[in-house]
Amino acid sequence: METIYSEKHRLRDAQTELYGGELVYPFERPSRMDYILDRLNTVKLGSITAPDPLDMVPVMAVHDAGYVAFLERAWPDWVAAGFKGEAIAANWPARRMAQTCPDHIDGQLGYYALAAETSITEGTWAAARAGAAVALTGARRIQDGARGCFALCRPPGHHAAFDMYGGYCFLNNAAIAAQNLRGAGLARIAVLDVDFHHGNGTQDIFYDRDDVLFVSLHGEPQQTFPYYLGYAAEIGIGAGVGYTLNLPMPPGTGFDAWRRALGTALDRVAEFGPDALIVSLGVDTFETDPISFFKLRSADFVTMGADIAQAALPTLFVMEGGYDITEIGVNTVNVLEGFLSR
Ligand code: Q9C
Ligand code: ZN
Repeated sequence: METIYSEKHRLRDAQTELYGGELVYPFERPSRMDYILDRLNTVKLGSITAPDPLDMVPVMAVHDAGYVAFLERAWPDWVAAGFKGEAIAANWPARRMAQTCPDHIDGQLGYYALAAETSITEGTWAAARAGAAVALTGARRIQDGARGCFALCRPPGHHAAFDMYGGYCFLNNAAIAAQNLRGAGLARIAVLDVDFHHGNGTQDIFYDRDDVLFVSLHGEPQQTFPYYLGYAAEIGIGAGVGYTLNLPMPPGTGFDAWRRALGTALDRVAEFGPDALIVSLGVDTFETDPISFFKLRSADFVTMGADIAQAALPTLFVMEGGYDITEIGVNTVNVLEGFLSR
């Protein structure tokens, strides 16, 4: 299987994440990619290719123009305002306040942030663009007839909504890829999100649409990020009713229960009858992930990949989370090898 990858992800190297009242070195860090690349090379999964230049058309089709302009300007505006640290949102348009974007960068950060843990830094916009280019190039491989492709995106994307960043995400790589497949004439696309966290951004972007099915397996949002989305009662709106399926699971969930939920998810995908499948591939479901509470073991990721292959669909894997960094390579590549084994 071919991997698409850009070294430009290294431009995203924030030094601070707001975590438990402290500023820590972020869980979502550049070295994550090194462990994955290492494992791809060890098992000789296939060639690793740089992406084509970014096409902004599918980006602008899933994100708000004001939001994209904000991402581009946030760091220079923050520096120009005289701030010394990384750009962190510290104020929000909370309940009964004006839902308008102010002129000052400090106010704009809160307007466009869905959480405060994610700092904006000098290279963040360039890295986010490169991540989207990786996903788009992967989508083109599927459009050109590949059975599978791995878009090794960083920063991740599934928490990035139509007009919000957070959860380490800025541009929604999987949604951009799905949109491009639609633009290329594929009628129906399914997004299967197996990251530990609910893919609130992807859900948000496609919530009112019946051409992109969104199915997510994740930690019960009463107990974990993103807390305010990902409940089972969320099923879509308008034309999109029935095209969002959330399968939240409690702390301690192991692979037997998780795999049953995957079966439910794949049954819905089969019923939808898509032309392609996008897998938002986070491996933060791993038993020793430092910020998550599922109990999957490394071998389970092979089974996961094989189960996904049973859908018999052209499949684009898009990298999302995974923070037990020394095991992220084995766990991620196990999914791809499981997929290829069927
Ligand atoms: N208690 C992805 O996996 N909150 N994002 C962490 C830990 C943010 C995860 C707090 C988690 C974001 C792509
Ligand atoms: Zn995650």
